[in-house]
Amino acid sequence: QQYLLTNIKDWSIAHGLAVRPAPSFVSQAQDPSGVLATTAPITLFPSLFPRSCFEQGLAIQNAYNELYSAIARDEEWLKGIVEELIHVDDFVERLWNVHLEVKKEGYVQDLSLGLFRSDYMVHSDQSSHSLGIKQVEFNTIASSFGGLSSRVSSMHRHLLYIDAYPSSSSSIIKADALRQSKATSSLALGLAAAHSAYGSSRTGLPLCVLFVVQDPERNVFDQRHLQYALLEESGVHAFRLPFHQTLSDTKADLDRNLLYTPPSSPSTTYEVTTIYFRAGYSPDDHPREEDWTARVHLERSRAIKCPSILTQLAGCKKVQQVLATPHSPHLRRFLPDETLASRVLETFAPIYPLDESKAGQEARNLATNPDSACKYVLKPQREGGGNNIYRKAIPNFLKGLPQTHWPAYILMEMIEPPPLRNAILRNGEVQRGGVISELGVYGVCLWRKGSGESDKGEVLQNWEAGYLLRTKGDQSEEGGVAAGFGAVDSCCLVD
Ligand code: GSH
Repeated sequence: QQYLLTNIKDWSIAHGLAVRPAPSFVSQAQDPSGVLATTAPITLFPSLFPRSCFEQGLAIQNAYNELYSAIARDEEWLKGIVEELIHVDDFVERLWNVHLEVKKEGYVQDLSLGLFRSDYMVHSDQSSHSLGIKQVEFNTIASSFGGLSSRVSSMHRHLLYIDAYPSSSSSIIKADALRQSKATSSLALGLAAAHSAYGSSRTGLPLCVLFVVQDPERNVFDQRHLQYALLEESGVHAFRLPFHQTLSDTKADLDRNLLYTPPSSPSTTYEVTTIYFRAGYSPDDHPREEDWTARVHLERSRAIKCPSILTQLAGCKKVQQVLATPHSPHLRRFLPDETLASRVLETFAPIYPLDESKAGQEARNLATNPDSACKYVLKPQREGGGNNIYRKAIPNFLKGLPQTHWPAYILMEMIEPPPLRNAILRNGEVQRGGVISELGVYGVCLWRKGSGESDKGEVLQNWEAGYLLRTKGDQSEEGGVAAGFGAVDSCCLVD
């Protein structure tokens, strides 16, 4: 095992399957500047995943891209959703206010980019004895780990073919069972598509993409892989800038072109074509009033946003709940194609509002009763992990919250996938045992927003962009890698 671990650790650093070390680890090392990378949380082996479920997730991604692009273009509909949340969720209210403020002046950019990720778990249907996927959530902002997902599949391939089974490289696992994720290239191509759709420079300055990031950020290499692929595969320059510096370090000219002078080349100013947010999804990113000023400053600029404020708001859990409501007309509004809509519908788990409606009252009964609550998860509108309340903790949590604030949450039936075994390497330690995996499918979508009733806009680019498998110990409810729970994994497909 020692040999295996040393090999994995070396391979991960050699290939950038890495994160910045946790601060506690750095202080132990005495010399913070010398410790730049450590192995990302990963599984030692690929996890088994049903091939039909994997194919189902990939095949449906274009429909999901279409759906969320249509929602983001439908301001009136989103307003209805937001209005139900505004009195109970300050963060949603502030995001909506950013939109209103820019709208007053008028938007100057009608293109939007989505780098989405739809997350699923395998669900076994007791009545039909069949396996299918159920959606955990749909991420519209900062969908992470695409860069590392491509590397972890290579690492697993390397171990299984070269190390573990040197003399029988192809007989143990069929070559196409270990599925390589194309997410790095495919997401970078999405950014390149937005960059080129922006058109030529209006200022005569060179063009660039700007990654707006958190500071400090441990998941730097995941972002770097996209940045480097963008340069190496499409010739597009990109820079990383912490969100809290965007107000001081970028300028909008009178035509609202966004200008940035990177400290690495102080004599060159760039015109920003695309702002890629890897920050801004959490209230913690906006501790000061000026962070909201920064948000307006970026949103009103001519740069294409990934995502726009309205696209970010489309990621509210309330939207997922409304779409998943049986017999609701909402899904059809955005996905008129009946076959596509029914395939999307198949992937929804039961989700209920916690409002005053009849369904809401029933859900309140389920959530406050400890016997029934243990089958559910309570979710606020946030993305980013670490925000949910699980099972037995729900009744007490709700007791501590004024009932007027309950509609800020949705109640979702837990998906209970079959547990598997694997070993997780996190912070230098290996944990073996039962695990649960979650499949994420990336999607790239570039669209033009319409100008009104007769022009609803159009999707210009739409593709499925690779996958991410994340695996957590079966004792943990939370699975987020960035939030400190899950590990990056790859699929070994089984028939
Ligand atoms: N700031 C980090 C980054 O840019 O990589 C984390 C961003 C983040 O938490 N993204 C969420 C995600 O994809 C969506 S908003 N999380 C996956 C995970 O942590 O497992």
